[in-house]
Amino acid sequence: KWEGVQTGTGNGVFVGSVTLGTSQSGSNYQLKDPTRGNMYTTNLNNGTSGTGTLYSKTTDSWGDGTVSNKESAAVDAHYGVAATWDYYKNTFGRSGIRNDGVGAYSRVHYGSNYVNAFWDDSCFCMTYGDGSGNTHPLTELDVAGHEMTHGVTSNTAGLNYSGESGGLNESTSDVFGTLVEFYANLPKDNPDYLIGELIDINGNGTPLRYLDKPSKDGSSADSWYSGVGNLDVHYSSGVGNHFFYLLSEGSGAKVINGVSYNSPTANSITVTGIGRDKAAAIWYRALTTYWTSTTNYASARAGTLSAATDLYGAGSAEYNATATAWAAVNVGS
Ligand code: ASN
Ligand code: ZN
Ligand code: CA
Repeated sequence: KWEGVQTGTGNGVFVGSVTLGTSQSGSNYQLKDPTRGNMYTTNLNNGTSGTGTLYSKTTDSWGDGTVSNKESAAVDAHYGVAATWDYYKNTFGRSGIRNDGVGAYSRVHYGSNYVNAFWDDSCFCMTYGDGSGNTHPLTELDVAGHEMTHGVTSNTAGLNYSGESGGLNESTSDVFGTLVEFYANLPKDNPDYLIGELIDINGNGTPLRYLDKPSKDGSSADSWYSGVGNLDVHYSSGVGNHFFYLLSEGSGAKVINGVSYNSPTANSITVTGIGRDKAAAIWYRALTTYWTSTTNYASARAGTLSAATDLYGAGSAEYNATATAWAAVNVGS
């Protein structure tokens, strides 16, 4: 598993035992990480406004893995920002959400029975509810990567959060949330192409979303059709999520880290994957170089093809796979 240069120790609800970037202030330790833009984690203690109270105590050991210990969810959130920071830094050389070296902060224990998590540009922070019965915190690693990536999207392409650009915005968050999970490779959070597989948001153990076959959630689109932009952005994202899975792993049945996938395609197309790292590089370059606030799926395709040309050459295997994966979700050709 991945560990950065850190000092504290933590036991999160979902991350398990990890090391954490912390600070010392007088006789107190704080969940504040000077190695990652001074990002920090606060306790809203069931409130719904304000910055919250910085986690601070006299030992540098945090949480015990139980939900009832209010530090455990904070460990998840703090680790989530660290892993996402390191993923972007070590993969793309990006220093924080704005690439300016400044860390975003996290607030945990928002409200009561709040079954969501969200990014907010105005506070440059992300927030987590405690879920149903206040016993199912939303602090899973792919959710942290998802929310922080909303900040990255906001400060790069700026994809409008409605219509097809909104679906592409949501998909960008699911894709990089997943990539952060693979990067961290935690023993307690087996990397997969599912979103929210540990938070039991549906109450029956199923994940929130599926990248290999988005329609498995009952609402998301597997491929593009005229009008897909009228869906909620968390469902029109299916087109982008499915494209990313196909470009990475290819179509058909596959077992990855013990999880079975079976990715269908539109138009009877067979896709051979180019691997997660190359697919990520193409998506990131499109997001930061070619996509704009109004990019729809057709123009997303054009942007990724330009990115693939820049990175691997026109007519390269990677370029051709990108075109094929879009065709397999019924975009362009
Ligand atoms: N968790 C949701 C998201 O990040 C919150 C929202 O719908 N704004 O998309
Ligand atoms: Zn989102
Ligand atoms: Ca996952």
